[in-house]
Amino acid sequence: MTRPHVPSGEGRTQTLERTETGRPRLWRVLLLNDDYTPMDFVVMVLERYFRKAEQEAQLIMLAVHHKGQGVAGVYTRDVAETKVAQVTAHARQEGHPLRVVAEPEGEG
Ligand code: TYC
Repeated sequence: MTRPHVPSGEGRTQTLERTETGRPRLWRVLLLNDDYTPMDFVVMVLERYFRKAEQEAQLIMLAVHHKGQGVAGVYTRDVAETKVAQVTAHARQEGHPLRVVAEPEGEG
């Protein structure tokens, strides 16, 4: 847990005391299905941004298409949020409504 350490005496500065193991929580990047984004674009996204081989990219894309959502990759929070921003920007630039979100592992 992280909790504020309130210093005794006059000082008003607070420091954070860490008692964690130091292993960061991981975040899932999810692709959400829609009716308009081309299948080929989703496969390209999985290859380029999530480093999937073509066959695995096809399988993930089809799973999202049929089930509504699927995991593109698992990363630390900052990497996951960067991928969400990059993929969303690329999709909008091409005029596709593709939705990509990040959520901490242990949810959903
Ligand atoms: N459902 C889309 C289609 O039929 C394909 C698609 C797959 C879109 C995955 C988004 O995350 C997605 N063209």
